[in-house]
Amino acid sequence: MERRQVLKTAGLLATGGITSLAGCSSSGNGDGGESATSESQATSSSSGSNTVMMVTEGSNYYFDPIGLFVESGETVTFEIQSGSHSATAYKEGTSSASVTRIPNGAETFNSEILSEQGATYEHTFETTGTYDYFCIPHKPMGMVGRIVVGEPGGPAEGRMPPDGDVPESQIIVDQESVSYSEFSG
Ligand SMILES: [Cu+2]
Repeated sequence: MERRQVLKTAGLLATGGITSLAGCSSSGNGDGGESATSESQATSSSSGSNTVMMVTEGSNYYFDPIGLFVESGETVTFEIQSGSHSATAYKEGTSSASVTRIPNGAETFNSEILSEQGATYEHTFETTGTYDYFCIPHKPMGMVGRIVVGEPGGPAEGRMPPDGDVPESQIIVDQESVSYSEFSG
């Protein structure tokens, strides 16, 4: 019960923009007090509902869920499950993006390449619409994902990303989360 509470608190903290993972691996779990919540951050972040895992599995490279719905103002955490990946918006001028597939006026995002298991990157989505994004090293292998904020819209609608397929936005809205295994069949 106490553990549950700690995890819940950590989840709330995760939406507040904690970025320092360095050095908080295994200390301070003794008293279960407030000081323990930040220490447990590194291992409990995948319990958040708005978390997208970045995965290498054999010769498959993917985001999971590959489709996610959030409301405006919500934060999404991208987390390394295995391998080295990035979460990078399709926005011309952002890294190797060749096209823009986020809403007009929306803030771009780019985690750069993360390599450590459990490493996270957070982005808060304010502007309503459809956001497609990719992984810098695995874009040629089709590692792409989609997030719908509030309701579908913007230049991502109407055709698939140039490097791979993502779920249709309406399916993402209806299901709120579309797993990679479900999508890839
Ligand atoms: Cu990747």
